[in-house]
Amino acid sequence: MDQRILTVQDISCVGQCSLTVALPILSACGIETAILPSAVLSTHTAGFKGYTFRDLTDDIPAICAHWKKQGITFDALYTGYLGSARQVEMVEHMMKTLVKAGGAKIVDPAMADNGKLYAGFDDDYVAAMRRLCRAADVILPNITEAALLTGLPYRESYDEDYIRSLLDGLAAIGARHVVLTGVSYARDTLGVLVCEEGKVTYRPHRRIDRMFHGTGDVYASAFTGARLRGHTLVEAAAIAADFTLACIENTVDAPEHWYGVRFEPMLSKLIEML
Ligand code: PXL
Repeated sequence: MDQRILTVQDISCVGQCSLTVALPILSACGIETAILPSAVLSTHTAGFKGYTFRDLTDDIPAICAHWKKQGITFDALYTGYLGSARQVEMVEHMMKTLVKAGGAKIVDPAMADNGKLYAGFDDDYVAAMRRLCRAADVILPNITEAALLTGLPYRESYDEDYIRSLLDGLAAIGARHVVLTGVSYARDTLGVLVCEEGKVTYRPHRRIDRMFHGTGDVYASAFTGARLRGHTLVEAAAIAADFTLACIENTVDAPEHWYGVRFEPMLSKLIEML
């Protein structure tokens, strides 16, 4: 049966992140994708200087009211970078009013990396995101975001006990299923950890020693697509990891391509994996 998903995240006009990766990836997965732009930026905020930022929070109530009037609902909702703490609260309301009963609610709490909040976010935003994570079926934080959500200190080097404490902390704030990204227990591997009803599965893959922007969005979009195509949490997490790694491998030899990953030539691989 046809499925229609709504994804809420920003349009960074240039920079290969958020909606400019979510829309092509979900479409490649064969899923009708409706969008609600949370903000419009000239570029993403990680590395470009002087970007413009228009917060679209005030436009959201009228958009949702129109959909409601037209009887438009969605089989799933997937959120990424949102425009303001008030907007995060609106999205929480959308989960109740616009998603069909039993529809998947997937939240990527895209707000931080490498121990730091992205430019423009503050404690109020983190608190609102914590509430949104409670309302979600699946959340996909990286370690920095998990530390912020749980209030635990961020650690660059850590062991399995630290990761366990992050998972316990996320369970304590009410997160149901967790896909924790960027977990590394050895110098040459990095992996994704899935915690499903308390059962933990860790799948490491080879680490590439270069930081890439937008890979969290590529990952969460491919995960969401694979999940909606009927894969289990663990399968979807693995497909998304293999796809993201392929995108990184396709970019690693292009130093001028510093702002994102060249995911487009890899979409056919993702389709094969589904
Ligand atoms: O990829 C996450 C992201 C999304 N949107 C905007 C960003 C970032 C990361 O920096 O700046 C606007």
